[in-house]
Amino acid sequence: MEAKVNGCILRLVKGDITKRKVDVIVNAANRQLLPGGGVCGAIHRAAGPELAKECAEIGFCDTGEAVITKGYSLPAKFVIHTVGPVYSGSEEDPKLLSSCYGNSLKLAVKNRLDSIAFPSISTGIFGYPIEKASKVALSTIIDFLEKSGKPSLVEMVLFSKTDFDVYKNTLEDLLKD
Ligand code: AR6
Repeated sequence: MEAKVNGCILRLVKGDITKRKVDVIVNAANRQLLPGGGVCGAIHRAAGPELAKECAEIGFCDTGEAVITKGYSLPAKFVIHTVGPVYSGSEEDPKLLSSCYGNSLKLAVKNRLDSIAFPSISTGIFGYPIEKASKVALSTIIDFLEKSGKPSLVEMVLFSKTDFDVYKNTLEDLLKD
């Protein structure tokens, strides 16, 4: 599914983010920037051991912030590592999750990267309910595109059909407003 926002494409894809041929993919990282499980483990496996070395040199990324590395053996040229909140039910959760998307988009534009793919940050090991997370993710991306008119392609890559359907329903609702 695809929507046009301020001349940019916002696309929902069901699949594996490590296979996306975009300028930059986003990693749902941890604050120590260590190769973990989930999508983070998959990205590190596909990129090769040099990714963990560059992450170790950076050393730390706070929740809601984002850092950039090269993509090594990935089809994507770069990886932006952002750390989502561990879901707690507090009012900080959506603010921090929104910062992950906003700061990653800012960093992509700053580095002149014009296509970016996100996973569904925080909705695996970090326990963020996916319906709530999909509203934060998509509304933050739409706001950013409306304000900046770039990057020209933003993908949300969902790993399961169920996750894809949640994002699809949320996007359809947001586009009605
Ligand atoms: N492509 C796209 N999405 C994927 C892939 C993939 N290859 N693999 C998993 N997902 P998670 P979090 C989905 O747990 O909740 C790590 O250990 C998955 O189905 O990867 O932010 C980090 O190092 C889910 O919907 O990230 C951190 O310690 C989504 O990606 C912690 O887990 C995010 O799930 C981060 O937890």
